[in-house]
Order: sequence, then structure tokens, then C-alpha cells
Amino acid sequence: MTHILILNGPNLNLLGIRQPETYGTVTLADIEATCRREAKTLGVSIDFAQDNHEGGMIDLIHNSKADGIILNAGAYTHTSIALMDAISSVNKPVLELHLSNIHQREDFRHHSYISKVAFAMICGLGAQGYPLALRAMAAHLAP
Ligand code: CA2
Repeated sequence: MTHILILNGPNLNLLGIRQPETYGTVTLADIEATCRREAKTLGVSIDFAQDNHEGGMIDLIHNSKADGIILNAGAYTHTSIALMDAISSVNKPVLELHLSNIHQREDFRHHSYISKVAFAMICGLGAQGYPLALRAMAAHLAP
């Protein structure tokens, strides 16, 4: 069975708990539940993870048995050559995902190191982006 890792970076554990005016009221646990339902419909299995640390995220990428990775790297998107290199090292398809439209926000969010190594990017659709990303990744990996 196709296996997909959905990996979330720093501060995303606070979704729905802090700053709801910016990031909404949906929690990461709600998003995980939606992804698990979508995975069942699609006939794929998932791991859903969140890590506040760059090194922890890199370890998860290195050690994952997944066929593909959906990555919301949070603010590391804009800073982390190390995460970009980790993705290159595992040679697996990565779909970059963001809740917000990063191009509509501050200039420093317009550059993404992840985009250099991702086959696609979804942004600006809020929590709805997660099941859509899962569907897109399942189609990408389908034989
Ligand atoms: O839009 C996205 O998904 C981001 O990856 C979210 C990151 C941000 O740094 C990226 O530029 C775009 C920030 C996630 C912070 O999440 C919080 C949630 C609730 C309260 C505070 C932060």
C-alpha cells in the first residue's frame, strides 16, 4: 500500500490554540483526523508528524519509510538549506504545503528553499490544502 508522510514544522502544534485571527480555529489534531479520513478514501496509509526542531524534522525525513512526503516546513521553509538537503538526500517526491498564501505575505516569506526540491506546492487554501495535497500525492505515486 502507498505510504505517505505528512510532516509539519515549528509552531504548527499551536494551530487553533494561539493567534486564531491569523491561523484560524482548526487544530492540527483536526487536520490529522481529516487526513486520516481522506487516506482511507484514497486507500493509502499515512504518518502524521509535527516537530518544532530542524534536526528532528531532518531525522523524520531520513528515517521515513514513506513513498512520498507532504511537507509544511513552517518558517524553516524560508531559512533551511539543511531541510532542502535532507529532501534531496532521500530522493522521494515532496509536495510543499502552506496554509497561507506565502506570496501575499511579508517579502521574507516569498522565498522557499523547499520549492527547489518539491515537485509541487499548494498554498493559501488553509486546512483544506491538507486533504487536497494527500489526493495529489496519491495520484502522483499511483502506478
Ligand atoms: O502558511 C503556512 O503554512 C506557513 O508554513 C506557516 C508558518 C509560517 O512561518 C510560514 O511562512 C507559512 C507559521 C506557522 C505558525 O503557526 C502558528 C499557529 C498558531 C499560532 C502561532 C503560530
